[in-house]
Amino acid sequence: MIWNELLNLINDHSSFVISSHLSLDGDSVGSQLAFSWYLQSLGKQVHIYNVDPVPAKFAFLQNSSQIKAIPPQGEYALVVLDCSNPGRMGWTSSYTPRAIINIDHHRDNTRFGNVNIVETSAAATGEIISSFFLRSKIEFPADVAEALYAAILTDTGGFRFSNTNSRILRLCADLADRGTDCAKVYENVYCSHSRRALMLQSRIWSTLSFHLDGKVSIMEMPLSILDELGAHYSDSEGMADTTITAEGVEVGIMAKYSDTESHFSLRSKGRVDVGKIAQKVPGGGGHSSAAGCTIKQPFSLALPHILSIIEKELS
Ligand SMILES: [Mn+2]
Repeated sequence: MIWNELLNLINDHSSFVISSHLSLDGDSVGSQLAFSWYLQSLGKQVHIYNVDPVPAKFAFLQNSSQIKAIPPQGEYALVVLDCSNPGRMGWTSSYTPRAIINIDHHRDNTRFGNVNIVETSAAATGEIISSFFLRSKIEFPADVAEALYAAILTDTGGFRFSNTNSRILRLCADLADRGTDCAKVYENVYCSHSRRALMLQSRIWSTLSFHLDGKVSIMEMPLSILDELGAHYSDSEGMADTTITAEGVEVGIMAKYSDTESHFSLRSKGRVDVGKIAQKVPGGGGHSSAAGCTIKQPFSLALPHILSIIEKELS
C-alpha cells in the first residue's frame, strides 16, 4: 500500500525539505503548511523552500512565514506537493535529495518521486492530505484544518468548479468541525484586494471580448500595463476564473502577454476539457476545468492558434 511506503520513507529520514510549484496558490501554500506540521509532529526537521513568495492573501495562514526563499543545504528527503514535475518548482541550484516524496493531483504528473501519491480525481492536493489525516485518525490543530480548507476552497474556485462534490463538502465539514473559521478564510482569500489590484482588474475587464459564436470569452493583460499602473503580476490572480462567468460561454481565456510570448489561462464550466486543449501546446497542461499554456509568439499570432485548437474541441 502506497501510504505505507510513504510512512516507511518518512521513518527512514530525519530532515525534510518541502517545496511546490512556482506562483504559489492556495493549494500549494495550504498543503505545504499542513504537511510541514505533520512532519514536525513526528519530530522531524523541516525546511519549506519555495522560489516564489507566499501571496499576501495567504499570509494570514498560521506559520506561512515558515515558507522561505532560502535554498536548502545538507542532506534531506524532499517532499514535493501539488507540482506535476520538478521543473515546475523553478529551482535554479542543483539538488540531490536522498529521496523524493511526490504528492499531487495533476493529471500530467510525471511520477518523479520514490513514492508517488498522485490522485488525479482529487480536487486539491489539500484533499489528499486531509483524507490521509482523517483516515489515519491524526489529531491536527485548527490552524492546520484552516490551511487545508484554504487549499480546497481555492482549488475548487470557492466550491464552484465541477470538482466540487459531496465528498469534498463532507471533508470540508470535517475541517470546519476541527476549528476552521470559514468566513475568515473567505474574507482573506476573496475580499482583500488592494486598490492597485482592483484598478488593474478594471483595466482587464475592459478588454473582454467574445469569440466562436459566444462560446469563448477572452480577457487580456499586456504585461506593459503593470508598469503603467504600478501593479504586480499577482494582482491579476483570480481574473481567469471570471472569464467563464458569461452566459453561454464554454471556455474562458485569460491572456497575459509580452511582445514575444503569450500565456493563456483556460477555464471551463465543465463540458469542455481545457486540460486537453492546453496539452496540445508544448509544455501546457492542467485540469479539465482549469489549465494553462504558453505560446512563444506575440498575442496577435498566438490567439488564432489557441482559438483553432479550442474550435476543434468544441465541435
Ligand atoms: Mn492543486
